[in-house]
Amino acid sequence: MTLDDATLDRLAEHLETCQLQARDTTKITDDHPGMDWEDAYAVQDRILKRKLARGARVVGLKCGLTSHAKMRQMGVDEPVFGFLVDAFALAEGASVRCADLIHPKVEPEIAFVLKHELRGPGCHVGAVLAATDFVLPGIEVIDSRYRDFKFDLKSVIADNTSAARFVVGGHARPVAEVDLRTCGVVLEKNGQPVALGAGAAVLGHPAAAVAALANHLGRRGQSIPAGTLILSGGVTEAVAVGPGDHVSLRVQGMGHVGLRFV
Ligand code: OOG
Ligand code: MG
Repeated sequence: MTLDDATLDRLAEHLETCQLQARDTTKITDDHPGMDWEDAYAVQDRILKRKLARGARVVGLKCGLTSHAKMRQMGVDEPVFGFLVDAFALAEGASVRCADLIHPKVEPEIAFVLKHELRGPGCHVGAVLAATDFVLPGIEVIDSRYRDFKFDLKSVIADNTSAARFVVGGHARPVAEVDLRTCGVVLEKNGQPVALGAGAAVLGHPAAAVAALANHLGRRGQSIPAGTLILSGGVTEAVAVGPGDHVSLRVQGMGHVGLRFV
């Protein structure tokens, strides 16, 4: 840790206010070039604390920057982790108000729901599959609070990994019934396929992203409780959306889920 409590609180307040007011900002590492990973997650934790104090509930966790497409797009080389609260959750087919967001993008993801707790270190794909109740398609709407979506890893971690909205839906499948590596993912925008991939794009197997999350939390003395919903990270690059757009995600064997942007 390099930042003091007052600075961590101020950064959390600043980034959360940008989120709530849909205003962008410069990277926090511009002003705090020496901040470390712990500082970055400490800012994220304080954003969560602010939300919990106002009555928010955690409804899931997310992995980000878990595919090479995403790492390349954002110019970084390591996964990041964040939280999802009830205010981010959308119903299938819901309308997303772009006025509440800065510069939204959508990502095709595979969501996991656990039936057993996962605790790192040492968590691996096999442990994740054994602990998974079912998997289903999810669209994450990301909205970096940083100007032009330009950030480094510490800044994006502090900003709760650009989390803004998400929807899961389609057809939930027991994890033993699908090959998550070869399962095809097609993201359509206004009826046109705009991003295509297969599950293996996410760290070789999307369950590896969930294992990385368990190991990350294990280093901090935490686990992933049974029942948790986890977004395993964008399979492809994120796609920009605006008012009037409709997006639909199809995942092989798991149906589709969609959102409208107004
Ligand atoms: C960071 C969040 C990335 C994913 O699925 O890769 C993410 C960003 O690209 O703004 O959620
Ligand atoms: Mg994502």
